[in-house]
Amino acid sequence: DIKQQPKQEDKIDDSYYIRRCVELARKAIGYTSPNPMVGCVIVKDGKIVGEGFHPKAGQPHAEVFALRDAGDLAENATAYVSLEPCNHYGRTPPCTEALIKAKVRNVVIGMVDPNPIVASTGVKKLQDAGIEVTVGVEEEVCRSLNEAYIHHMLTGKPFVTLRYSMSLEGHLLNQLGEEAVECGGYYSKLLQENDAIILSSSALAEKSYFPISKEPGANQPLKIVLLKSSNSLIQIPALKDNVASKLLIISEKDKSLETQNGSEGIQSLSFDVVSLLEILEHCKHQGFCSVLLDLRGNNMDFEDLLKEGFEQNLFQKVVVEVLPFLCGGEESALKYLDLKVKAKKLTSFISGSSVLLEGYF
Ligand code: AOF
Ligand code: ZN
Repeated sequence: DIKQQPKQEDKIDDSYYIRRCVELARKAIGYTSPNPMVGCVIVKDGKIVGEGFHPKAGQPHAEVFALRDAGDLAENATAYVSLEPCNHYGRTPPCTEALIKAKVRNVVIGMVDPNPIVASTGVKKLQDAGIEVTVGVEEEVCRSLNEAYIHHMLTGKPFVTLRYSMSLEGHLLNQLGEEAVECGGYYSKLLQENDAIILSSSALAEKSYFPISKEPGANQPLKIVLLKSSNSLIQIPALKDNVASKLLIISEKDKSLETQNGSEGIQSLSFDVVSLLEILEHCKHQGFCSVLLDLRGNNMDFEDLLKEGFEQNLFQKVVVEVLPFLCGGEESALKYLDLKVKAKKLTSFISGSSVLLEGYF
């Protein structure tokens, strides 16, 4: 039996099993959009007898896989689900009915489904069938798992994350930390979990800049490349087909577009004036739940989009990487620095609502 059973030192309670559901759900990170990531665990007599997660929109839901896995053992068991079981016929039949049919005794739910066609009707349906239902276990963890789905479901708009790197004295930097791009690094993970990424065309010039998630079998987001007048030649590094073809070039109407290398399958769109709102509108029509605005390459390419984004509240989240360098530069009190000074053993702490960094020279 390969199912992961609790270790002796684990505190076994409802929270434990919901966290296991979240862990299972995350196996499909990047693949479920516009659906949520959901995990389900069936527990009987203190033993996990079934596990499942929702692998992809259009495929069966987490509960169906977990119930299949448990077989007859689901009878009188407790089903843990990170999201309220659905109660509607979508691309797949209602999970409430599957749970009732399998005769589970209890259902423990992480969070209610914000989808208006589900919204607590799943809970009610289970209760009406005589099943004991608990709602809101590890709710924060479950909400953060599906922050993009929740925002998209409630507003109809994609969840937008702004990301940038800066030096210790707060200057925007082009580079990323080396670990950031590696498998398991935060940047590689961000790429995998977003449906699209907006980037400057100058970020495409170098192969090392080209944003690819290094997670095994990762979802690669659509790369939306901003083409500014000054750089109308786009050089796309030679990459594997499946990566290079997911490219959309956004330009202003009168700009001629030339591309090099692997330009097949590259889509392009032009606007009178390129605006973040128009780009997000396009993403919305593609059914995207999440978009990353990545400030790499020439930061000045983003000036207008950033202004618009902040003025119109288009950003939901910010991810900032602080690199351990002091770089000087024109507007810095450290402008006399002509060498990069690197700090060692950087650590971060939360102090009230600030993040405190400590490093050593
Ligand atoms: C669940 N378990 O694993 C997921 C749920 O088109 P469908 O049939 O896939 O339905 C999509 C909706 O079902 C989705 O918007 C969300 O409300 C819910 N997702 N529900 O019980 C799951 N993925
Ligand atoms: Zn379902």
